[in-house]
Amino acid sequence: RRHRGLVVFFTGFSGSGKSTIARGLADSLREGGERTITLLDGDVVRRELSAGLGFSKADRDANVRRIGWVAAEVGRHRGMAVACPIAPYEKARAAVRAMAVEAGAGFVLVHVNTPLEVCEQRDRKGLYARARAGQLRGMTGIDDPYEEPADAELSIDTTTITVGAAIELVVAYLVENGWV
Ligand code: GGZ
Repeated sequence: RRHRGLVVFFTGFSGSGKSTIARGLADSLREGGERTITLLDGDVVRRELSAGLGFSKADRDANVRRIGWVAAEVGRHRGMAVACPIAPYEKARAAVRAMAVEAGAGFVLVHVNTPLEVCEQRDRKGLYARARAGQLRGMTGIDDPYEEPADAELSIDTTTITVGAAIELVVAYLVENGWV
C-alpha cells in the first residue's frame, strides 16, 4: 500500500505523445482503484493556472514551477499528481523535483523522448509547419531549446510503440517501485 504522495512528471516535445500517455495513465490508475489522481493537463493549465503566460523562457519557467507547486501540494496530502508540460529547461525541472521532495512526495520524471523528426511529421496542430515557415517564433525544437534530461527515471520513445504499451511501461515502473 502506498503511504506517500507521488508526482509523475512527463517532459518532451510538442507531439511527443506525453499528454496522451499522461491521460491514459490517469485513467488506467483510476480503473485500478487509485482514488485521487490529479491530472494537470497542459491545455487546462495554460487556460486556468497560467493564463496570460506565453512561451518566453521566463514564462515557461513560471508555468512549469506553478505546475510543480500544485503537484507538490497534491503530493503533500498523499495524492498522486500527473503533469505533462514540455518543461524544456533543466533548472525548472530540478526545482519541481525539489518541491515534490520537500513536500515528502515521490517524484518520477518520464522523458517522452520521441525524436523531433517524428513529432514534426505528426504535426497535429500545424505548429511545426508554421515554425518552419517563419510564422511562429520560439517553437521548442525548431528555434527554441529543449534541454535533454539526464535524470529521467524512465524514457519512452513513442515512434515504435503504441500509446497502450507506453502507459504499461509507466504502470510497470510504478508497480516495481511500490507506488501502486
Ligand atoms: C512549444 C508551443 C508553442 C511554442 C504554442 N513552443 O502540442 P501542443 O501545442 O498542444 O503542446 C504545446 C504547448 C506547450 O505548452 P507547455 O505549457 O507544455 O510548454 S512549457 O512547458 O514550455 O511551458 C503546443 C503549444 O503549447 N505551443 N506555442 N512556441 N509549444
